[in-house]
Amino acid sequence: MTDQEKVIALFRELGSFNLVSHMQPDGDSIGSLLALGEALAMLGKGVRLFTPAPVPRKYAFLPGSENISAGSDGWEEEAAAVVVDCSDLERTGHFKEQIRRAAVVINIDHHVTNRRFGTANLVDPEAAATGEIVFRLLESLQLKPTASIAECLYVAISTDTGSFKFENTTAAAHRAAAALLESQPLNPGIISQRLFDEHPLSYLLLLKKVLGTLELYGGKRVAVITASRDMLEQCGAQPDELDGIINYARNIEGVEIGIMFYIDGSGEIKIGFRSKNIDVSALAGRMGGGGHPRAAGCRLKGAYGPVKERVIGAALLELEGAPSAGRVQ
Ligand SMILES: [Mn+2]
Repeated sequence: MTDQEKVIALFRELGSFNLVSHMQPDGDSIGSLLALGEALAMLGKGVRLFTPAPVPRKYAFLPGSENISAGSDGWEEEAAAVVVDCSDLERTGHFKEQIRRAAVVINIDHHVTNRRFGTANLVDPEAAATGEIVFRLLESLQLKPTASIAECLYVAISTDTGSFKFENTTAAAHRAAAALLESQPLNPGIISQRLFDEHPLSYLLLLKKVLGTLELYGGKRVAVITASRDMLEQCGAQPDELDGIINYARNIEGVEIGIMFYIDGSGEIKIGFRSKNIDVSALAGRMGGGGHPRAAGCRLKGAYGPVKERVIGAALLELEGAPSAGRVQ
């Protein structure tokens, strides 16, 4: 029996499911949760939907998102737990203990680091999104996507591929998206405007302030921007609105490393690194942090001035060693 067959057998056999996705809910976790929940309901199953934090405003347009609960009310102790888009149980936050108590745990995910914590594990690191795995499950269950399922899965796949731009964008991801577009009259233009183009005014005001701090070093190969909690307050922005602003620094033509300092008032300064070719995880690692080769970070104690000087110094050293050692094709 394949992993997918095991999961399908459990879906057919059991009557009731608590579905959970991860902290800091994103388009893939919410879209997969809603689509799978609706599919199980179509099979006549009892379904309850949970995320460890409320659904962000950006995803509130997804049909059924109002039925997702951030608290444990409604959790059915006798039901099987279905964990979606989580590499380990820590990612389920305060639902962790309830999931551990469940007799059956079904783990559906695409992270290469997945710990296979379930009774049944359907883990495919080749899948661009968990939504792609859910799409295949529905095909095997011979369930035709409804309009809401098609929209949720399209959002899941398009967010995890960065609107079909990231390296994980495969032919299979495109095929799943194409099948969803064929199955129902979706409007990809409206969906991508909502997901990628539209922002709250607070974000634009914050972006303007943060980009106002732009400085260039090392022959314009290192771009540095700085944000602070004061700036967030002045703009009425939430900390998650800082996500992605660092990419503006990295994306400048000729720049190799983008750095963002965030002074959050905790006494520690958060530092993010983004690069085009250089391994910034090594750079962050030398300062007690870590991450991926092109996206990493660390936190340093101290005043902004000396911390900034140290970090920029380290980045310039990394850059000097780059042509032979650090550059990856
Ligand atoms: Mn995902």
